[in-house]
Amino acid sequence: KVTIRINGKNFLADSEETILQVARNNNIEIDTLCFVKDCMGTQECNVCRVEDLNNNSLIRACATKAYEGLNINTNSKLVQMGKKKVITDLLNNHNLKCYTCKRVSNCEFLELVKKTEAKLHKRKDFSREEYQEDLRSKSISLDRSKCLRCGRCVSACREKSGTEIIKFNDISGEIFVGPENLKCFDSTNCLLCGQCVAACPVGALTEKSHLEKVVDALNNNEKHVIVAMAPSVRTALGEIFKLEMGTDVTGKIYSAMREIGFKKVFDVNFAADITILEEGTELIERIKAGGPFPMFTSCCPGWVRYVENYVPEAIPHLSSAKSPQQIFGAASKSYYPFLENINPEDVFTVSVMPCVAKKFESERPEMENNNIRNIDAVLTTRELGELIKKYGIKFENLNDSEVDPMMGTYTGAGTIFGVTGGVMEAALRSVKDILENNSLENVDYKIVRGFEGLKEATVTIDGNNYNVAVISGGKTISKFFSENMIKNKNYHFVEFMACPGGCINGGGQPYVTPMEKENKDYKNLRGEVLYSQDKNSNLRKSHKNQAVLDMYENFVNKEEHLHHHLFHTTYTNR
Ligand code: HC1
Ligand code: SF4
Ligand code: SF4
Repeated sequence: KVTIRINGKNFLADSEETILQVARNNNIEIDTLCFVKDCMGTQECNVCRVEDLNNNSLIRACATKAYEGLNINTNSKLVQMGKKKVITDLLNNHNLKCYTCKRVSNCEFLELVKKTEAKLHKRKDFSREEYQEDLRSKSISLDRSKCLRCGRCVSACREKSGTEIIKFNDISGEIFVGPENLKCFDSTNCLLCGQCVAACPVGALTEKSHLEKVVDALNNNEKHVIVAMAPSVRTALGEIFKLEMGTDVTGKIYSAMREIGFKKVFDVNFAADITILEEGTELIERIKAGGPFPMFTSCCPGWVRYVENYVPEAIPHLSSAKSPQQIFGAASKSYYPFLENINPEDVFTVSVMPCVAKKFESERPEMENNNIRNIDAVLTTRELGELIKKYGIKFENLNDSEVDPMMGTYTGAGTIFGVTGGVMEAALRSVKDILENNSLENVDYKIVRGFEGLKEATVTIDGNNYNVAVISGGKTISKFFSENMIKNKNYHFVEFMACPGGCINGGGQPYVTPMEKENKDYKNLRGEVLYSQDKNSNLRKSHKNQAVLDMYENFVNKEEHLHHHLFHTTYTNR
């Protein structure tokens, strides 16, 4: 341990810790643009420089380790002047168009511009082709004229997705971030998980917007516009409206959706319960037939892209069940028109997702039935926040309301899909009951909960042992294949999610600031909301969802193979 002095106070520190870590541990804020917990950027943005009072010089807080006698000031005149110069340089290279920027209310750079009172001196010429906004991807937009070259996306992609798709590219002497040769994300091996988007401090990397499509549909009297949100939206949207992290805003979201004018407010959790029935049946068939094992979940489109792009030989392991988003979409264009006696072509289905890959998934050519798209538009949690603001709704003051039950009723099992391990737990609850012909009281599988990248368990079903695993984060997915766990481990069923921690930490969720990442256990706070909804729910098993059972009885089971036609899909070997 060493003693260092920060702003006149002594602190005990580990000599392995950087000045920045010591400061953050003690709640002293040091501005930085490139450094975020778990994904260090370039370590070269120079914003975090502090004054070394022993030498009257500026040193980088993120790159200097603590040592005995170090005496620094984080806000001296020298620090302020140095920071202003750095921000001015960045400002001269930044295409300042805050009035149309999605990040205007939470831009880390704009905060620093205000704080340092930096002024734009000479606007850069942004006419080069590389500076035109890249809107080719179905999931991710990239405006390089706003990029600060801080490297947070590069590092997030490496550390979280494990793919190293996004890089610094030197093109005729200038540095541009993006996939190699600035290819479209979709035509690379990118997972489209959006962890790079979540790491960007400015509006350079954002989701591909579907807001306009949704507003146009809402304004079109001929369209019957309906909406449903994913499990993990309800645990995070409140953050945009300054509610405590970990506030359950399910009822407020339903109210906001009605005020916006959606004809019906449904829930993707309803479809998560259907996924369990379809995927569970597939697992039961494999169990009865003695394989092939392991079976893989298929509800995360980032994970599905991983399999298709990197390990196509593993495609047969994927469950053929569509994701809850797509199952919901398929039901919205078949069962729902049947119930309402309307033309399926008049229905416009919007899903709200914590995810940017879901946009790509909704546009996959196979995601339609009878030439009608399953899902018409996908909003991220952040975009729903924007939409609520656009309609002038005071979200924090809304009362709770209820979901429209026919395609909205859900069980606790459907809710926990949004956190790593949830799909596995939901599946085990139903598969065990069905195979043992029982209604078991103990439904908690705590062994598959928690945020480690790889979790393993052995469960006994009808007298036999089955090995299951739960994997989240692209980096752990790569490890699974590089260590050949598909063969070396005797797994029967494996859940995969591309984002570390699952959808609660998806690339479309509200931004978490670097300081919050340091001080709040945000994944846990978000996950707890889902687990407590599940715990307090009187129905905790997907196969007990009466609205789902009604759908099968009155519609799906009336036609042979209809469930397969609507709710299953195939994958591509690219
Ligand atoms: Fe997910 Fe899923 S849990 S994939 O993370 O299976 O996006 O929340 O909606 O489809 O249900 C996402 C979340 C989501 C699907 C479900
Ligand atoms: Fe990397 Fe994911 Fe971003 Fe693709 S979407 S560049 S895999 S972080
Ligand atoms: Fe999307 Fe969830 Fe998969 Fe992340 S884990 S890519 S949020 S579906």
